[in-house]
Amino acid sequence: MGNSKSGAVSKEILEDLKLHTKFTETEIAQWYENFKKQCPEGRISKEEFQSIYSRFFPESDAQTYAQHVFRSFDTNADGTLDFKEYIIALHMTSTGKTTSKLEWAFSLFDVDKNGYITKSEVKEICTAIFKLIPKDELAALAEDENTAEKRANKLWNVFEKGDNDRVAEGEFIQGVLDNEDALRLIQYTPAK
Ligand SMILES: [Ca+2]
Ligand SMILES: [Ca+2]
Repeated sequence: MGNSKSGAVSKEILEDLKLHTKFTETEIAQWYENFKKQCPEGRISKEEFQSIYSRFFPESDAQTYAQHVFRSFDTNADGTLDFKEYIIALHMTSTGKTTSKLEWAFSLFDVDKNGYITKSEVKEICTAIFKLIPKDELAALAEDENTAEKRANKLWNVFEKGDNDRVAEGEFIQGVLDNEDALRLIQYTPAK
């Protein structure tokens, strides 16, 4: 980050982002301008991220989920999001193909970053997802997925594993692609 003082995004990062995302040079430059405006120091801390994230969920508690999302975006695990991590995350979660979205979902569920998902990690993320869901929407959930525990069990069953087994990235992606409920269960999409 030698040129953090300059107003434009560095050539190195620009090339890298053009390679790894579908964004154009103009789009990346625009995002960078916005990013610099919101974070003049060029990095987002976990607390800032949580407070930005929470604004999108005024009726529920987004703190826990935001912490997990932050962890999954912070690929070098230094406790802050730099512009590159921010843009790659944006790409994977919004405009990315299903596979890149699922790769990201895997990293969200792999809480301890060991390359495998366990049933307790699935429970942990489902619990965080549940805090995101506003009360009136909770009441409308199907009987077999209306608690974090039930949702976690339903999702875990997709992978046809024992309670003490673990799921690798490829198995996770394939499992979600092969099961029409799974894509809905791994995320919360606001109803509106
Ligand atoms: Ca980082
Ligand atoms: Ca893990």
